[in-house]
This record gives sequence, C-alpha cells and structure tokens, in this order.
Amino acid sequence: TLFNVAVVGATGAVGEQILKQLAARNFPIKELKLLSSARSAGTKIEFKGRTYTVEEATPDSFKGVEIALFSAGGDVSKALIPHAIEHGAVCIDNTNAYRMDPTTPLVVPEVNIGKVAEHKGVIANPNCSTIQMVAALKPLYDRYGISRIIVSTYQAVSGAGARAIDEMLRQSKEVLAGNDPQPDILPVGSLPVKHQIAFNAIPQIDKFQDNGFTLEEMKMIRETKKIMDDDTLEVTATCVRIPVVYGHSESVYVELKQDFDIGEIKTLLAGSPGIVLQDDPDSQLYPLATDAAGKNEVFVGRVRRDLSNPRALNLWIVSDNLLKGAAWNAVQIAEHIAASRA
Ligand code: 11C
Repeated sequence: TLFNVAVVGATGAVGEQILKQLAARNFPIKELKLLSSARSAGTKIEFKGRTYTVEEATPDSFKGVEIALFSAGGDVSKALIPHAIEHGAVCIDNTNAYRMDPTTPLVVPEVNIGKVAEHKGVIANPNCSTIQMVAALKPLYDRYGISRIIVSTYQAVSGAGARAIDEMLRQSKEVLAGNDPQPDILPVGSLPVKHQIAFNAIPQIDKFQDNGFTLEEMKMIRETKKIMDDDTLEVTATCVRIPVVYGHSESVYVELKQDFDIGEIKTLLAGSPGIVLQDDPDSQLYPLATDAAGKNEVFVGRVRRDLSNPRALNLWIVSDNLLKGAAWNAVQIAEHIAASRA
C-alpha cells in the first residue's frame, strides 16, 4: 500500500532530515506534499530524483493526505493539525503542541509503540533530549524498575535551529580573530538577553518557568513520566547548551529498584533495540557527539555503579538530536502506521 504524505516544515533543519529518512527507508509514498510557511514557499527540494516546489501550508493543504509529519513550530501545529485530522490525516507532530495532551500518545517506538493505536489523529514526537534518555533507560526500567533519574545535558546548537548553528560557527571565528563575538539568537531567540555560545556553556535552553526550571528541563521531567507511564518516577534535569553542532550528550544518574550486576546491565543495553553500547575504559571507548552525528542509534557508555548508592548507576548517553531526537523517531512512527494499514 502506498500513502499520500505531507511534510510540514519541509525547509527546516528537522524537515530536511525527515525527507532524507523517508528516502533512505524507501517509505511507501504515493504522493508527497512539501509544505512550509509563506516565507519559504516556492523553495525547490529534490526528493528521490524529482524536484518538488514547497507550498504554503494552509488548512486546505491536507485534502487527500493520509500521513502528515509536522515540524514547523508549535503554533503551526496547533493551527493546522485540527484541519489535517478533519481531512482524515494521521499527524505525527515534532513540536511541543500536543505532547502533554492526555488524549495524545507520546511515542518512542523502543519504549511504547503500542500507544500509537490509541491516537485520535495526532501522535506526538517527544523532545530530543527526552527521546534518547528514555530509549536507553527503558530496558533498565523493565528489568529492575527505576525510582529516580538525575540528568544533566550537553546539548548541540542544532537543537535551536540552523540559525544557531551559524551563530556558533561565526562567533568561533570572531573569537579566534580576536574580535568580540556578536550575538544573534542564543540562548532563546524571543528573549532580549543574549549570551556568547562559542567557547562557552549556557545553562539555559528555552524560557524559565515559575519554578526556576527551564521549559527544556520541564519537558524532560514531564515527558519522561508520560512515556514511561509512571508518575511515581522522580526526575530532575539541568539542560545546558554547548558549542557542538550535532548530537546531544547526557550525564544520567539513575536509581534502580533492585540490586544489579554491572555486567548484566551492559549485556542488557548491548542487546536492546536501537541502543549501541560503547563502553571500554581500557581503550578509551565511550560515546562521542562527533561519532553519533548522522546515525540513528542511541549510544551508551561510561556505565558504572555509583559510589554513594550501590543501587544507582551513572551513564553517558549520546544521540543525534535531529535523527533519533526528531526525524528518525517520527519516521519510525510513520512506518509503524504504514505497516499497520498495509
Ligand atoms: C533544543 N530540545 O535542543 C530542543 C529542541 O520541543 O522539540 C527541540 C524542541 C522541541 O533546543
């Protein structure tokens, strides 16, 4: 069976990766519609040897569309997804718009693919930093139970979009040339204060909430509980932007509910879907953003028992934020929908 597919936000950093994944996976497409804001409409994009002209996304764009992948920002999703659903499309939304809606499944295929069946027209793709963490922790959750997670992230600038990549590279050159690095959008485009990202680490991703946490940190906390389907899970997060282009890295402390053998943990991780164990201190093998960039898997290493709590583990988890963190996770969900209708 072939499907009419729409990609909304086709010209963005994630949209570009979604198209690459659809092509690489030979997704069963009958007709492909590339949609964007009015600003990017008219852009030409190559897909499998054919040139497509990007059209402005409007409520009427979705006539006949069966699967729609959205990554054009939360406001676009909120405005257009109801129309896409009305036209009969199943929407896979990469934005924050529907994630915490109780009737919307929030899906990481390695964790809870079964939830897709409960959708009411939209399936939410979680935040990138959440996806890679829950994918790596799910096998441990199922085998031992997890009571607490403490995570600190080291997030790539590509998470903030193509302009943030340019800003980081430009500022790096400015600093090396002995000039003052000029700000553009980081840490948060819509806020007045800007900070240098080149040669720096910024402990702010997205806006601060009233509780002192940033929205990115709250996404990790809330989404993790929803995806694991466990409100008793204790989660805290500190999210930091670093001058890396692709690949989020995470230092994760996790308290298990049962005693464990560290060798068994490594075997379990190594045999889990979508996970690659890279852990050999003797040969200095551990996950690196530079190695994870361009790959679909989640890489886990530095696996060690905590010294203060024998039931706790420390891990280093790395994945390409635009791939497993966004485009690949979305296309995995689309493949599941396609397979269930074939
Ligand atoms: C970042 N995690 O790295 C963000 C980007 O909710 O999908 C993804 C925002 C989202 O800046």
